[in-house]
Amino acid sequence: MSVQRERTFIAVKPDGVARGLVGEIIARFEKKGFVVVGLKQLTPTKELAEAHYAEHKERPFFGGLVSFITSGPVVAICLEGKGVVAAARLMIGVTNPLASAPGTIRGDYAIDVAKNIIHGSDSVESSTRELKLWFADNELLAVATPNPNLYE
Ligand code: IDP
Repeated sequence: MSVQRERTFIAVKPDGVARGLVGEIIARFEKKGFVVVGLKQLTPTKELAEAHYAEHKERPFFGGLVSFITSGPVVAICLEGKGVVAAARLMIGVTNPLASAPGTIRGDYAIDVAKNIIHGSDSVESSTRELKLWFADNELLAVATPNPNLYE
């Protein structure tokens, strides 16, 4: 089965930005061969945060999650590449950083599930929905700058 050209939504959360991990995180994805096709820093509004995490609305941690993600600047990133949605999730690790393998971003840099420094879309459908929420069309490159790892 061939892996398609894909785009995914990544966010360095306020704890990751405050800890100065933005450069390290972007470097990992770039070294892997993925290309940044959208990048901006913003403090999300409550409306954006609630829409982004809508699937968790009924969960007990929802209020805390929304206050946390709106508490400071977030770096929003759109990455492009072959199989980038699943590959970025592998590079990020699992939700609980203590269960994330060393070598993953959460496994190397985080301890607390509520402060796990980074978000990555969990499916192609989620990435489409999330990219529409976080970026205007004209904020994303229509065509990625060629990278030898991007396509054969
Ligand atoms: P994911 O970010 O690994 O995809 P999700 O299950 O979609 O994980 O949860 C979204 C975010 O909500 C997590 O990244 C984490 O910050 C937070 N979260 C998930 N479960 C808990 C919890 O049990 N307590 C506090 N925060 C949680």
